[in-house]
Amino acid sequence: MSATTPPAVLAVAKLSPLYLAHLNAHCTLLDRLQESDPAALARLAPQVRAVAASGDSRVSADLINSLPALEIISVMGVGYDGVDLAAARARGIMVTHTPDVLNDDVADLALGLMLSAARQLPAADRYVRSGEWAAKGPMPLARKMSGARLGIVGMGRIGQAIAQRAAAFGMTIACTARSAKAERPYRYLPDAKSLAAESDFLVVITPGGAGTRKLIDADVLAALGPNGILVNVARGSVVDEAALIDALERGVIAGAGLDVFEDEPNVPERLRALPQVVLAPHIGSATSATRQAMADLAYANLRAHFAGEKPPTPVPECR
Ligand code: 8YV
Repeated sequence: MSATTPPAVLAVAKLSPLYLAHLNAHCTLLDRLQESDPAALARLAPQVRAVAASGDSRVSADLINSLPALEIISVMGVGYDGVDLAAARARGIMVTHTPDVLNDDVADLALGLMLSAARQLPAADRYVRSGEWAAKGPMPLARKMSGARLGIVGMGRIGQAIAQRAAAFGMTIACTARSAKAERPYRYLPDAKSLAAESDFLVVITPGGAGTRKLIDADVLAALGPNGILVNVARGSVVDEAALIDALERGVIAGAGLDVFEDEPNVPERLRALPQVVLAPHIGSATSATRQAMADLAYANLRAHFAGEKPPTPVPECR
């Protein structure tokens, strides 16, 4: 950054050490001061030029408006549904994110959760470790994934990466998304319910936020049916979690693979008690290589902005 005064950056959440390393090296880092010392933040607010966040951080209108010198919010994550975009745009504040570098990892995990839920891999692992295999004999039969019907809710870059992988499993692929793009090679259905009705696996990978809140509700789950498996690698907000628990408990759907939850890191006890559900602690992009690439890109956005250049990956609304 500038050879003179390093810019003051407020980290609004517990950030990845890989992102913090860049911030510590090149900026004056104020780490979660809004939580630990709001009075100090109020004093320093006129100097804060950037906010650093992760994909699941909340950056509220109140926080944005309490920082009069704020120029840029750099999110280390593809999702930026936690940022109050209207408040940022009203002040001309740039918002950036880290798309593309995590596509492979999130798509890999989606396929992993599909296979894990269909073939009951966590239960199989427990069956061997606990000695049940030796005591009881073979495990109950699982269900086949290859050749099954996959419905993808959200056909952005990660949705397409999931489809490419699923094609190698010989799956029939259909999708729904905000718009039916002609260039898509996959069958398009107008909404999640009609897609669910024609799917064995329903994978959710649509952005979070007000437009998709509880998009997967009791009706969609009923349409997915008693042999259906739901996988969510998007945001917990996209699925009505109470309706999902109810559907799993009553056998309305067969199982689920979940990487995201409504109130992370709190996962309801009723969900944790269900053996037909595979749970992961929001690890979609959590490999060393990808998190490094995300941290580098999140910092590259800040560096470019402070050098007077256009940041490489602004969110679409700020392009
Ligand atoms: C991480 C994510 O939770 O990219 C996103 O939107 O949710 C995840 O990759 C996080 O942003 C890592 O900092």
